[in-house]
Amino acid sequence: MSPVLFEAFPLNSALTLANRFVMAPLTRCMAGPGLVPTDTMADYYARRADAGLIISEATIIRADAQGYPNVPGIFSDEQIAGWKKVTAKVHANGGKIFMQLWHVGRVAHSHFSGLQPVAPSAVKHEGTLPRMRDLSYEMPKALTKEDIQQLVSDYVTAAKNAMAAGFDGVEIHGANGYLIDQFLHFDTNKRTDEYGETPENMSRFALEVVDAVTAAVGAERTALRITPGAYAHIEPDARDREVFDYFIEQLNQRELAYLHLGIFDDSMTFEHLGGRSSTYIRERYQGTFISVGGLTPETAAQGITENAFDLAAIGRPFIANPDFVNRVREQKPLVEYDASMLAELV
Ligand code: FNR
Ligand code: 8K6
Repeated sequence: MSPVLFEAFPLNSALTLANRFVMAPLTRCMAGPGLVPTDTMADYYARRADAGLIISEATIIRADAQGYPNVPGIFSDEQIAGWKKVTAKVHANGGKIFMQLWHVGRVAHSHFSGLQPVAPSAVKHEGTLPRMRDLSYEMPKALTKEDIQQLVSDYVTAAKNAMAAGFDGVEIHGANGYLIDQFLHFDTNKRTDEYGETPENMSRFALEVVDAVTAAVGAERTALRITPGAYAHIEPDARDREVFDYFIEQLNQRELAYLHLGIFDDSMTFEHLGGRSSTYIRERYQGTFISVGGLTPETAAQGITENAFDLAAIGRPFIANPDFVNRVREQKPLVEYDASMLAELV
């Protein structure tokens, strides 16, 4: 296997990664009562510490952020204490770990929190919750400007809590059709105030969160995941292109730890992006770029060698192979991922 995969990579003056493999954030729905991370979760992450960087499963910043059962949170003392065990075990095994900060916006459900979901606009997502077919998505409340400022402040508190729990940094989840992404696409953002209608306005909430979190924990420990080509929970709109052109240009003026693509399969092409999402981002973003979506060790090595991306995030193969990095290094065969593996944390 190409030695480039095993070269150290300096993210910035604060952080150097041991290799080019990143464990992608993977929701596992296995948190304990109170959405507290368990000892089993700590062992699961510790087994994967030889990734250059682990990104935690998406972790909710407050109660109304929840759209899936048993996802962990980062807004109570018990949750912080649970995460401390995770970061301690990952660090003891020589790994590095960022927390992914999550609010699902309109794909939340009152079933979990008793609270009405919130979103940029009162536009309901059609359909039922995954694996909970008796629950249909609800009409979200359109956020007021005061609600938006509260949310920015809740992202900051969550980021500070993550640092208190021992994380090496935070990745703001701006991808996959969740709250921040809902502001960035015309399908879900129908606002007519300074958070809607134009690329500058539609980027405002995302940039406010990025800037506030950066001010709290430092740019070198703040990262972002984005989905320029809507593929989950949002319908694409050709006008989204201008929003992301503007948004990425603004991100170039901030020195984030990295920018991470959110997608399941990067061989998907989007007409309005002129091709693949990863190519679209790489052509515009000047900082460290993590690609993802169906990568194999071979395509990861090729992409890095050809300068298509800097780091390769690996999702499902990391579920199937806790020792993914070692297997690749030692050229051992990889176990193939199967959805039945989601039933337990191995
Ligand atoms: C995901 N993915 C995901 N993405 C994210 O940003 N936060 C998350 O919590 C999750 N959770 C999650 C759970 C499961 C079971 C899967 C399969 C995927 C998406 C993931 O990070 C990645 O982008 C995709 O899995 C594509 O990469 P692979 O699996 O092809 O390497
Ligand atoms: C009572 C049901 C218990 C089991 C629930 C399992 C739900 C699994 C959800 C996996 C979630 C993955 C989310 C990833 C992002 C999606 C983008 C399409």
